[in-house]
Amino acid sequence: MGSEDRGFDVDKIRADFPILRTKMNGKPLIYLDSAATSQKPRQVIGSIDDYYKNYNANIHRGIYRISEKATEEYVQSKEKVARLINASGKEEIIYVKNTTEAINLAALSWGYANINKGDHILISEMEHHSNMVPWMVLSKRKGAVLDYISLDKSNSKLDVGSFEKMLEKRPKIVAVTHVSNVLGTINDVREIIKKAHKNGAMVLIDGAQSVPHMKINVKEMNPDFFAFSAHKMLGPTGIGVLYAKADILNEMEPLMTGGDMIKSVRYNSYTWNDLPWKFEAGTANIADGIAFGAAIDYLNGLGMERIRGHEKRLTRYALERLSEVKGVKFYGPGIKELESKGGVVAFAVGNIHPHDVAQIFDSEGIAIRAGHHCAMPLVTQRLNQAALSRISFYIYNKESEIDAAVNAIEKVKKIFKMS
Ligand code: C6P
Repeated sequence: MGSEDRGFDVDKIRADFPILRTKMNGKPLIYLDSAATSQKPRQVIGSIDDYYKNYNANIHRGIYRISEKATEEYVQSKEKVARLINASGKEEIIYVKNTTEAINLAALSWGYANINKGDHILISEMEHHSNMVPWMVLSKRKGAVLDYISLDKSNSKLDVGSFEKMLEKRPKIVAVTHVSNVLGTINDVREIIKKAHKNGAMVLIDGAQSVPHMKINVKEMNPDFFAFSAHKMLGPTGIGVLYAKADILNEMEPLMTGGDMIKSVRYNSYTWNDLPWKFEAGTANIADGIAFGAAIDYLNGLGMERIRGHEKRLTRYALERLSEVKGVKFYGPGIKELESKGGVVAFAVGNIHPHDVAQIFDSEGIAIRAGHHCAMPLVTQRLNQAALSRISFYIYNKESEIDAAVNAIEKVKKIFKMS
């Protein structure tokens, strides 16, 4: 596998991640749950440490050196985000807590102003709760209709016919995930956006599982809103992004008001601050914002295309190995569809409960996720499973860790006397 990209030196990368030298249950940690949150390199941890030790000060306020430095670093991190996704500039990068907050901001601000009784909102059956519940709540409160793009017969991709049929209802907004956190499906969002725009709909893309793993170009993709979280892309928790085109953000009302988001206040009037600050009331999450910039530097150092290549190789290997194990069923696009599958493999081991599977993995030092993956309608209604086990990959994973996962499945089968 390594021979396909000798420059992608996983051992060198691993040396930057202190947690990968730790043990879990006495065994070397094998982390296969990066879709939940990624691990952090020393450069990101060091950036937080550096801020608090050397220039901790509030931003946009102090006329003194350390405050100016904090402001510069914070602003620079937004510029790095803008460059990473090819936005026009930092004006289009709103910092929020995570993907969930980003989608809620779009739904509560743009949605409340623009969705009315009888309007249609279109999402898909494979959405994470973060890109489902805000639209459910909005449609309930506004008397709008929430429609779903269904999955195709294979239960691994969106059904194009269903999408086109739903577009005939002229939805005001289409909100879909770029990459499914359960199936790993990479949706053809460019095509979805093109068709939605042609039908007069706005489009929000949930990029939580795509931005960390592939090159994103919002100018080419052309979404109106794009949401993602720093913590899934080597950055800290507590910081995420709502990207939107500047003209849309200029039209939108902020949800939170107070300090830092105003230009001027008089006893009986106020004016909003310029973008992006209009949407960021109160003292920002400064340390984590700055460290997000360090995470982006790290990813850029590797190259997003190479990261995708590495994960594609791991996914191929995982699907090959898992398909050799009797009684294992995996979900989402298969080995022949690697172009449309990210580094996420959800699977079932016979009828053994995924919580039991995850517990046995845990005893082997292997961290995986088991449950409905915050996509309960997809897992329980569409796939008809109470829960699923899931392995997911990132830059620091290697083939031998997939071998360990396969061995752990064999152990599960042995314990549960499954042939
Ligand atoms: N999925 C997983 O284990 P937050 O929690 O706001 O950073 O991200 C929410 C979110 C939104 N969309 C998708 C497609 C996601 O995968 C996630 C987070 C994690 O699958 C935690 S539930």
